[in-house]
Amino acid sequence: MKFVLATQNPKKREEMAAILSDLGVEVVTEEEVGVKVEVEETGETFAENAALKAKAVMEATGLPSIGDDSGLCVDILNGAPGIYSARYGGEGLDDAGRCRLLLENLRGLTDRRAHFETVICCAFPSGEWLAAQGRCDGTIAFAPMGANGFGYDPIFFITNLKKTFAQLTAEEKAAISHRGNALREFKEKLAEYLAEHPEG
Ligand code: ITT
Repeated sequence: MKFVLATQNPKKREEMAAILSDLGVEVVTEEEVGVKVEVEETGETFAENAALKAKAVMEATGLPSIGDDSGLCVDILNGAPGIYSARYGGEGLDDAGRCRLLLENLRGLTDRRAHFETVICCAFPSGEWLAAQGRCDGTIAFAPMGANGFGYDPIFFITNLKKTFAQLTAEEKAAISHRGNALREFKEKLAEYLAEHPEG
């Protein structure tokens, strides 16, 4: 069965295709099926935004479509930046600028607990849905460390590994990350769905 991943990011497609390959599913990007759907992320939760993306792409393509939404939630900031993680501090900031801003907003605070969260949603043309969620707990470091990954990885510290996400290899990160956990749950649910719907 062919699934469209609601993203412009080819790296996300590769990651998902690799994990789902042994289910015999094909994951293609919007570009590969000739659509570019602008989805306004107006939801108030990761789940709502993931569902909005999946539904919009499913309606544009007529194919089962997968949307995801992720972000970093800091306890003492009441869950910020949360669903606004990609645009924390406004359009002018890059990843390093957003990390600096977050460190600045936590300056002098010792409670640095935080988690990353991902929700993956799949919308089928039949009206059926699948959803999976993943989380990874950690703390916000006092300074950036490491050069791998993207986004807030240099300041997201995993206590028992004594490393930030940016100090892990891609494989080490995927084994514990919010996205890895969500993808593994999604894969289980998709395998069950495919067993129940052998005709697609
Ligand atoms: P698309 O919606 O186009 O797929 P995006 O960048 O918005 O891409 P996400 O919804 O997955 O992707 O993540 C939103 C933001 O949360 C992202 O821009 C990062 O700032 C942050 N983020 C999510 N996952 C992350 C991770 O594994 N490491 C570091 N930062 C992450």
